[in-house]
Amino acid sequence: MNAPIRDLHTTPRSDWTREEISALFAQPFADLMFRAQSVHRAHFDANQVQTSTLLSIKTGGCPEDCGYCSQSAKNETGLKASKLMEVEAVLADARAAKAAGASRFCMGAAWRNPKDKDLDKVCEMVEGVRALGMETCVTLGMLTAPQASRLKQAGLDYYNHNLDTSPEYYRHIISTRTYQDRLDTLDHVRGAGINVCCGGIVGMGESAEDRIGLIHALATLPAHPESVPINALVQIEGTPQALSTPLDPLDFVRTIAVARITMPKSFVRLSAGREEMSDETQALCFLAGANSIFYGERLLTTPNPVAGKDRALFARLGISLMPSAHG
Ligand code: SAM
Ligand code: DTB
Ligand code: SF4
Repeated sequence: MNAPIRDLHTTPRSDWTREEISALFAQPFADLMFRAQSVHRAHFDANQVQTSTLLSIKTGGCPEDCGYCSQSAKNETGLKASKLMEVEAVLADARAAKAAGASRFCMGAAWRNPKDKDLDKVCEMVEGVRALGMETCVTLGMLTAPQASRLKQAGLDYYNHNLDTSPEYYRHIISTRTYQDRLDTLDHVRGAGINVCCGGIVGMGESAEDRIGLIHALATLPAHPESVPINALVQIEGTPQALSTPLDPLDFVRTIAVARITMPKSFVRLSAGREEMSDETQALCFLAGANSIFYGERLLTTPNPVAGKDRALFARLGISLMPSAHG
């Protein structure tokens, strides 16, 4: 017998309970996928995927101790640290990303928080990328409200700042900034009128309850993030997370489906971890309601499938690239 789909909440709501989210995760796979597809199709063209290209504009030497990250100065990963890139070099990369079909350009810096002087340069980058007709995103660590306003004035479309995991598991992953610090930055970004990009990482040895907790934390924010990146941990030698047991791919797909159902109008991004993922698992993620990817051969410091490989997969699946909102 097929379970009837009751209460197909296609209108976003921020009062999801842990019990409701837990019940979604526990559904038979086919029921969960059907519901996720139904919600997805209520708001999106199910055959279109948004593409963001990442660039690390300031790499390594970060004072934070995130247990998964190649860029923390506390982790001996052999990564070479470098200074903030020059604006022209960043714009050259953005032009190449646009030519390859990316609609958004995301610039990441390994900072705890940006200094005001650095922000001047980042604002120039944002203005330059925006002038190319691309959507802009940056991820620079914690932000004050005035810093968020400056980025907004420069034309920033999205700010990425992840909750990373559940409030309960968080202390096992990071000790140098609190969950509340993250929520405060998200408030400043939202307050400045910038779109919020906020998600997390799975496969860090967390329990199923922690994946429920992460989705619950995201889906009960005062407003849903416009973009929700779900990263599969990229294991990096020299980090405390290097040896965690990889997540069952079907549990990854379930996480995407539950994100889609609980945040019906948000873009759900199938984020880090695609290099290690089969085409079939990725196809299931798109069926589960993922409609965004990182596109281009690098994430920040690790490899991602080359653009041609993704275009070939999209052709096999009949997926087209979403144009830039500023195109
Ligand atoms: N330093 C800034 C910060 O953490 O706020 C911005 C850059 S940071 C690298 C952005 C996000 O990338 C992290 O919050 C985390 O969710 C994700 N990330 C970093 N390393 C990862 C890894 N090895 N696997 C999966 N996701 C990762
Ligand atoms: C996000 O959620 N994932 C991206 C982006 N936001 C900045 C970063 C993934 C990083 C993967 C590991 C690396 O390349 O260093
Ligand atoms: Fe620094 Fe960001 Fe890496 Fe944490 S995730 S160590 S804040 S670059």
